[in-house]
Amino acid sequence: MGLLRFLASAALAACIPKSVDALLAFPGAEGLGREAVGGRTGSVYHVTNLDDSGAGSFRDAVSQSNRIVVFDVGGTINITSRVVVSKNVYIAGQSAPGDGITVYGNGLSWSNADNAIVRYMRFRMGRGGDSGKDGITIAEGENMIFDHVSVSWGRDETFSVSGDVHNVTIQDSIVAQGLETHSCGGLIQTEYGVSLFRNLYIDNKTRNPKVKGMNDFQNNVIYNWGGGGGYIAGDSSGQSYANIINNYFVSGPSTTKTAFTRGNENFHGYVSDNYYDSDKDGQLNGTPLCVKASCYGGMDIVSEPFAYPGPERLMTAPEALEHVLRSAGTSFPSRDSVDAYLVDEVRSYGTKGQLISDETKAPMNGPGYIAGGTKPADADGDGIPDEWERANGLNPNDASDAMKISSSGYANIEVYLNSLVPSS
Ligand SMILES: *[C@@H]1O[C@H](CO)[C@@H](O)[C@H](O)[C@H]1NC(C)=O
Ligand SMILES: *[C@@H]1O[C@H](CO)[C@@H](O)[C@H](O)[C@H]1NC(C)=O
Ligand SMILES: *[C@H]1O[C@H](CO)[C@@H](O)[C@H](O)[C@H]1NC(C)=O
Repeated sequence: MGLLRFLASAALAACIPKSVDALLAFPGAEGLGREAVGGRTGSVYHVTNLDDSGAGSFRDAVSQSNRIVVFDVGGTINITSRVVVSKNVYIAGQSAPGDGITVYGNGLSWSNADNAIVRYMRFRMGRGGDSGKDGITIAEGENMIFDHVSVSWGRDETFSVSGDVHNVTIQDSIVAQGLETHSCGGLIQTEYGVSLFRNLYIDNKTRNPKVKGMNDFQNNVIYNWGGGGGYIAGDSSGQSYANIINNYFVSGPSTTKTAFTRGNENFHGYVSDNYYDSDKDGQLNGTPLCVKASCYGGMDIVSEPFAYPGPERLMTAPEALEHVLRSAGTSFPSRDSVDAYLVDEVRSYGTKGQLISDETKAPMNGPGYIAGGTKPADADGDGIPDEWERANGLNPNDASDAMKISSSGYANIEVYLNSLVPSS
C-alpha cells in the first residue's frame, strides 16, 4: 500500500468520529476496537465440557459465527491443535464458574474473525504448541477487542497483530513469557490501527512489543524485557504513526537494553510522560524519559498527538502501574498462579524475573490448577441464571429472552455478562 493511501486512511480514522449511537462492545470498551459487536445478533452457545473437540467443547463453540459463548464449566481446556475462531464471536470467560477458564497447549488464530469480543480468558500456549506459531495470531480482519486476557508462552510471538488488520484493541491484559529461544512479546504492525491500553508486557527477550504502522500505546507497563529490547520502534522503512503516552518501563534481571530502541526517521511518535526505572534496586523510582529522539531510540518525535480514540480516563504512569498490577489479565474471579507469579515479579522492581524456555519446568511448573466450580441454576438453559432473571424482570422459564435486545442496546445476556465484572 502506498504512503498516501495510508496517510489518507489514517486521517480518516483519526478525524471522522464514529456515529454517535454506535454501541460499545461492552461498557469500558476503548480504543480502535471498541465497537466490535461480537455475537449480538446470533445465539448463545454453552461450553459444557473441557474436551479438546466435539459437541459442547470450546473448539466447537468458536467454530461458527454469530455466537455468544458462555461456559457452564470452569477449568483447563487442553488443546492439541490450534483453535481457529470465526467471525462475530463473543467469548465471555467471565461466565465460567470456579476459577474461570485456561486454554492450554497450543495457540489460537483470530485472523479474519471480524467483530471479536474476548473477555477474561487465559491462553497459555507452551512447548507442546506448534513450532514457529504464536500464542495468538491476527493476520487479517477488523474490529476486535481483547479485554482482561492473559496470554503466555508463545513459541514464536506471544500476541501478534500483523498484516491487513483494522481497528483492534488489547486492553487490561497480560502478555507474558514468550518462550526462548524466540521469546517475543509480539509484533504489533498494521497500517490500520491497534490500541494497547493498560497491558503488562513481561519477561520477553524482545518485541515488548515491536510496533509499526498506526498504534496507540497508553498506560502500559513493561517489565524485564531482555537483550532484544523493550519497545521496538519500527526498525523499518515503512511509516509509523504512534502515540506513546504515560507508560511505565521497569528493568528486570534480564534487561540489558534501554526501554526504546531501533527507531528511525520513518517512525513518528508523540511521546509524553513515559517513566523508566532502570536501576533494578527493588524500589519503584522511575522518572520520565527526556522528550528527545535520544531517549526514544532515535524515532521522529512529533509535537501533537495523533487523534486516535484514547482511553476514557488517562492515568499517570505511576497510577497506571498500580492499576495494571491490581487488575490486568484474567483478574476475575481471581488471578491464576501464573499471573500471580508474574505480578509478584514486577513488584520486586528489578530483582525478580527471568526468561523461560519450558513452562513445564521451574519456576512456572505448568499452567497451575483451575478449579471447576458449579454453574448457577438456569432452568431455561439460556445462559442467564434464574436468580438474575428474576431480579431483572426476565422470565427464568423463557429461553428466548437471552438474545432479545434490551433498551440499552445490548442483548439481555450481554447485560448479565456486563454485570459480572467491573466496567473499568
Ligand atoms: C476503523 O475505525 C475508524 C474510526 O475509529 C473508522 O473510521 C473505520 O471505518 C474503521 N475501519 C474499519 C475497517 O472498520
Ligand atoms: C489439562 O492438563 C493439565 C496439566 O497440564 C491437567 O492438570 C488438567 O487436568 C488437564 N485438563 C483436562 C480437562 O484434562
Ligand atoms: C520474549 O519475546 C522474544 C521475542 O519474541 C523471544 O525471543 C523471547 O524468547 C521471549 N521470552 C523471553 C523470556 O525472552
